[in-house]
Formats: sequence, structure tokens, C-alpha cells
Amino acid sequence: MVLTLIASLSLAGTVEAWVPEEFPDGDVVAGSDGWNNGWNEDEWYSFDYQGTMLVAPYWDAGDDGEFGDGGAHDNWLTNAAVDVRQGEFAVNVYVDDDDSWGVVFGATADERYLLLFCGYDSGGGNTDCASGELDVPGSGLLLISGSDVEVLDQTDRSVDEGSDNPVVVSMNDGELVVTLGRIEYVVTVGAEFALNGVGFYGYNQGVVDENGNGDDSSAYFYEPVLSWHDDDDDGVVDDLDNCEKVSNADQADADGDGLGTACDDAEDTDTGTDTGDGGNGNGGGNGGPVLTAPGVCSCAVTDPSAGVLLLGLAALASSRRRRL
Ligand SMILES: [Ca+2]
Ligand SMILES: [Ca+2]
Ligand SMILES: [Ca+2]
Ligand SMILES: [Ca+2]
Repeated sequence: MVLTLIASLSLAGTVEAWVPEEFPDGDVVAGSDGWNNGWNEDEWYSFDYQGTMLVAPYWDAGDDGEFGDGGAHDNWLTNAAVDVRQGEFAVNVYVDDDDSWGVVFGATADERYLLLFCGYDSGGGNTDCASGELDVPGSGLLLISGSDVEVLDQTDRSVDEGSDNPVVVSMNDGELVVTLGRIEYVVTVGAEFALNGVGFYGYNQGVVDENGNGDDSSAYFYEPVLSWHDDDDDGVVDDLDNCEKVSNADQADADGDGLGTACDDAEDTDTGTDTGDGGNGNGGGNGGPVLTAPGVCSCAVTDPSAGVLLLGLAALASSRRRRL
């Protein structure tokens, strides 16, 4: 089947869920497709630059206060509609000077993880890489709960001024791996951790758009991609797979206990001799988690035909991606 073949070429253990290149051009992103900003005065905009949608705040409206007070420290743009437990979020960040930037994930109403980093200032070393009183020398992985900031890990390594930097946040089987170029942070977070609420962060900076509007910076985010992990490459994402480590595209489950036949050592292989046995072994129930990433149906994927639909969307998304 041609559709499946095309999709399999782009799988490699993940299924693309979302390529949000349809940001509103030249408009405020917050409020569209579930995007929310933590501080209203530095509104985040998107604009088309030579065929690529860039996302950044235009203006820096101050740097007072601290995390959790709804001020400049809370200048993030997050998508609350993202609901992925085992998957990854990737985005590229162009950094033009020593301003501070970040990628946000695992966000709830009052808690979020933040990969924070700044460009290396070749003239005077790193100055305020972080938010105000925070002392993160180059980059760091932070957990922010209300106004409390916990530095989970940090390094004096940062990124170069004038550089493009790939960021990947991956959560799989209880392990969180965050990479910023060649810098890597690994944290054990537990199997129930979710990437929910992915997004961006900026501090003490603003960007100039193609019309000359904005502040004095030209740093921005581009090409964000959200994917689900599919460890066994069977086309059913880990979040929904009834045998996560065994390829079983049909998701067969003879005794209907939620564990697929392919990995259910104690499956009831009913021979049909019991009286009163309905004899079907298929309850038809699902109860799987619901994927609510924007741009994809909010349906529970529990049958092969739905899986093919997912793959088709992934292939379509891949073909529409644009590069600088
Ligand atoms: Ca997994
Ligand atoms: Ca799978
Ligand atoms: Ca499987
Ligand atoms: Ca079973």
C-alpha cells in the first residue's frame, strides 16, 4: 500500500503528531489553537520569513518581578492542548546575542519544566543568562512551581551568538532527555510524566519582524514538531499500544484485558468448553488514552484503520515541512 510505504520511511521510532506551521501570519499566536502566554505585555507573534514561520515576542517590556507573579519572568507561550506522554518535542532556535531563551514542557496550571539558555557573549562573557536573580551560568534545566525554582541540572556551556540550535525534549519509559545542540540533560521523571503544555520562553528581549517592527533582537523559534514515540515501529504509538515493545499492528487482544495477545503471557486462550461462555473474547471496549495534540483528531486510536489514518497525517505533515 503506497500510503503505508511512504509513512514507514519517515517513522524511525516516532510518529509525527503535529507540525504547527499554520501559525497566524503576522498575528498574535496566543489564543489560537490552544496557545497561551504567561505574561500579556510581551505578546508572541508569528510571521513568514522567506517561507518559514518564525515565532517570537516583538518587544521586551521589562524585567522586573519573579517567576509566578505573572510578570516578565513568566514570558512563555505554551500550548495547553498538547497531551503526549511518551513522545518528543523538537524546535530550532536562532539566537543572535546574549539574551535568554527557553523551551517549556510538562506544563500544568502552576508547574512547568524549562530548558533555559542564552547566547555566549564573546565580548564580555555571559551576563544575565537566565531571569534576574537566577544564577544559571550557561544553560540549565529548571522545574518551576509557582514562584519556586529548582535547578535540576546546569552547565556553563551555552550556545554561540548568531547560531541555529536544535532543541529536542524526549520522554520515554520514565526517562526525560533534553538536548540543546550537543548539550544533554537526562532526568528520571517516572512513567506518568507527560510532555503536556509544550512551548517557548523568552526573557529580556524582543525581535524585529520583516517590517521593522519590534525591539533590537533577531532571535526566534522555528519548525516546531511534536511526535509520539513508537518503540516497536508497528504504527501504533506508545501511548496507545497494548504491547509497547512487541510489533502488533493489529492490536489483537483475545481476552480483552487490555494487554495485547502478542505480549500477554497469561492470556485466556478459551477453548470454548465452558458453559455460559459467550465465546467471543472481544468486548469491543477500548478505554485507551485520548490524544489531543492540535491538528490531529481527538479520537482514541484502537484499531488498525485509525492507525493508518495517523500514518497518513504524518506523511502529509512531513511533505509540507519547509526548511530555511
Ligand atoms: Ca516507550
Ligand atoms: Ca508501537
Ligand atoms: Ca506493539
Ligand atoms: Ca490480553
